Amino acid sequence: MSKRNISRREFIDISKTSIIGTAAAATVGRELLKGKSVIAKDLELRHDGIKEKGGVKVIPSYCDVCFMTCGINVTVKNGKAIKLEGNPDHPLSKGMLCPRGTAGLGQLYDPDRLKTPLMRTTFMGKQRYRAVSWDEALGYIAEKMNHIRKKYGPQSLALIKHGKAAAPWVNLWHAIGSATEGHPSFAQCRGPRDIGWMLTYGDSVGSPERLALDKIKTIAFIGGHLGENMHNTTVQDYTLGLQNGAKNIVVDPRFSTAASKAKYWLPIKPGTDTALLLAWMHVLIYENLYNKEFVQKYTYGFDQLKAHVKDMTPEWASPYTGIPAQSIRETARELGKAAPQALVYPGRHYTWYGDDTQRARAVAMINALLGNWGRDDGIFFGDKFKVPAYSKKSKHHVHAKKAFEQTERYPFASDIPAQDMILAAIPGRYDATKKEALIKGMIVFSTNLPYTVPNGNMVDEAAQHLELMVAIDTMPAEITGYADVVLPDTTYLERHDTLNTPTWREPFVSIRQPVVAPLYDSKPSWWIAKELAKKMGLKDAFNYNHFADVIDDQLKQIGSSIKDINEKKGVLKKEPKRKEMKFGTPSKKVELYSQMLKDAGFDPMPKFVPPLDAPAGYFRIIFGRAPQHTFTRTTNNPMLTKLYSENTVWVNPRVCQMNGLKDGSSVVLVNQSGVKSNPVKVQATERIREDVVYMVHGFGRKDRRLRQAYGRGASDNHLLTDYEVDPIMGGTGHNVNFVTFMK
Ligand SMILES: Nc1nc2c(c(=O)[nH]1)N[C@H]1C(S)=C(S)[C@@H](COP(=O)(O)OP(=O)(O)OC[C@H]3O[C@@H](n4cnc5c(=O)[nH]c(N)nc54)[C@H](O)[C@@H]3O)O[C@H]1N2
Ligand SMILES: Nc1nc2c(c(=O)[nH]1)N[C@H]1C(S)=C(S)[C@@H](COP(=O)(O)OP(=O)(O)OC[C@H]3O[C@@H](n4cnc5c(=O)[nH]c(N)nc54)[C@H](O)[C@@H]3O)O[C@H]1N2
Ligand code: SF4
Ligand SMILES: [Mo]
Repeated sequence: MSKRNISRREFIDISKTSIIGTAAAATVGRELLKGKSVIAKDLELRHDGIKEKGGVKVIPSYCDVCFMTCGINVTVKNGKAIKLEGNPDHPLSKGMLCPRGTAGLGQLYDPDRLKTPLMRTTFMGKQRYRAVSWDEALGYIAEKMNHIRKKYGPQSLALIKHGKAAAPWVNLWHAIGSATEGHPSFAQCRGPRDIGWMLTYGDSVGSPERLALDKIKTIAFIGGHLGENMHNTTVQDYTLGLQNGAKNIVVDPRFSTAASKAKYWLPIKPGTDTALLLAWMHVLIYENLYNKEFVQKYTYGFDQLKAHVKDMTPEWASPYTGIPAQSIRETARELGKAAPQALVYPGRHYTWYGDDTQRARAVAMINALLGNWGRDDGIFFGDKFKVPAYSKKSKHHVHAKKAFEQTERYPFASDIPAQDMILAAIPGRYDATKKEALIKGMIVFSTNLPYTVPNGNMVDEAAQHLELMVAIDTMPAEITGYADVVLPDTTYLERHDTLNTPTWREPFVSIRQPVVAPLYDSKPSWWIAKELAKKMGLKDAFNYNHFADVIDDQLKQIGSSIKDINEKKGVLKKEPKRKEMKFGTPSKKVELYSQMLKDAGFDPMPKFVPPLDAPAGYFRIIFGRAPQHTFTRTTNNPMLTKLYSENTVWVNPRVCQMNGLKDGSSVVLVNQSGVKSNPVKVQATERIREDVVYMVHGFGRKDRRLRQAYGRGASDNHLLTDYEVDPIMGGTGHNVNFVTFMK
């Protein structure tokens, strides 16, 4: 793809010298830029119902360091947040937080935060940022957006966002008439899982996942590395389950933390899980270990499934998976014996090999054979607080259009895959028949796309063609280096966000509210969206002056208020209503056989297709989490870098020996296309198979303004230049890349 060199957007990362001008300093004053909390009139904290004693307040809110939304209590003394703890009254944290949540103050007080709006400019022949006022930054964006909207249609403006704070941006998008919006947690994360379960049960397992890990007797994990994946509530329940004597089976090419707690570790050959799952179904059915009552009453297609897995014996699966047939049989029997208090863990990050929706189907189907759906000691139903929408609806709510309809390509995609929005900004890349790019302007909110979508170079390429590229972040994350305008959002500890009302054992509502006023010249997400709407001439798009009015109005409609919820320690609860066993599928049953998939040209029952083997001398690269970090969003948090400052590459000692690698030495990885990593330390360990290497995601940062993270460890994503798209829903299978060691 030829690039327009004259207007090429250079990646800007050059420490302090990259920011010129003092426009913002002039408008906001020196005190603000030093990081003082100053309360502006339109950003009052609204701590109604919170008592102050001797300058000290304890403010309830909910965490945003990942998406588990645990309840927190923050102690503030004379305007400074000094302590952050789990809220004991909150159903998701029950008084405890994971290390990342505990370190929230490190995010708030990170000296490397974005401090003022920035605009791209050319200075002495180099592209730089210029510090500007909010007025100038938003004025520029509004003008560009209105121009694009008029010239190419509102749908050519794309919003890629992540997290609760994005809600006002979705409102703005609807107000301008664009439905071109999506988030990476669909096609880069749990999309295939959710679609696989929807196709099977007409429902998904939710987020937070509705799993009684504290009560289930036997759990099989397919990947799903709890203990490293630190979803607090899930880990608390899983730990209780272990204390109660739960038997765990961990299927993972790596001896994960979960494997160290398990009765069985099955070090599977990567990409062959569907063979194992089919063989487990074979044993459950042909050894009569399945839950007959559940299957008879609630499932559709059992006879077809029985015929389908007839020859898929443990002996058939063994050579593919590398797991002895006896172990496959024994573990299937463990599950069958404990049913219905047995579970094959549904997982979360599911975008592995491109056939992921079918793997999710296989997992969902085994769980139906075990009969654990809708049980308090299985996959529980839970209940949800229904809170009405804000009563003063926007007058600008128009019928919004999409730049392209994702279901034309992936029939079961419920959301637009993030990678497709990026590709559609490059002429001819999403649709080769269209010379003109379908997307002309992009706002990226709270997602670090170059590290999040595979083949992150597509972000650079898209940036060369977009007429407008805006990044809204709290940190100088790599995505900001591609933007024309960078806007500093507040952190979650400085703003109100939407109410949290997930489906859980006991339905609840919790509130996110600022504990301190915005630092520097940052502004809350809702304020930015509202002011931008005004500048675009959409004055009535946001019928409120302060987001606290929105949540107060919503709470009042259910007989509460901000004051009331604060007096109730930040959480409203009620008794759950028991749901009936009902399935939203065409057959109104759990579909072991899916006519919907068949009609759309897909296998109605999962089949196993062996993955491609690594080229000689190469190893499959897989990745996961460290308990102390969330993707790239924490790798500059000084409180967390003290605990874990850089990632390593896990390599089996025999592979080390053959390649002359020493434990602790530095190595550069090279992938199948010759792309090289940053140097990264070798962790020689028996805890990994010989055909794979493993890294923790989120490291190898390249923006120098991230003083803690810059240059530490290597980026897994940098090496994931290939990906396999799931034809059912558009997920990007990441685990199809191979690396070798640079000699
Ligand atoms: N190679 C590889 N790719 C992956 C994964 C992987 O493990 N490896 N994981 C996948 C998964 S499971 C997921 S869910 C996605 C996650 O993808 P992302 O959500 O893109 O994850 P992060 O890298 O943490 O990027 C979040 C960005 O939001 C910024 N941010 C944090 N708080 C705020 C805030 O309050 N407001 C604003 N405006 N910005 C904020 C952070 O500074 C950071 O730049 O990535 C997926 N992609
Ligand atoms: N600390 C921390 N916790 C987090 C997050 C975080 O960033 N940090 N992010 C949260 C989010 S959004 C998500 S989606 C989840 C992700 O966490 P999970 O849903 O647990 O992610 P997985 O990809 O299932 O787990 C990675 C594990 O899968 C193994 N694996 C790799 N390939 C294969 C294979 O082919 N077969 C099998 N059986 N195993 C394989 C790896 O060795 C690794 O142990 O974590 C959540 N929790
Ligand atoms: S799991 Fe940890 S980071 Fe995620 S919301 Fe809970 S405390 Fe915060
Ligand atoms: Mo995720």
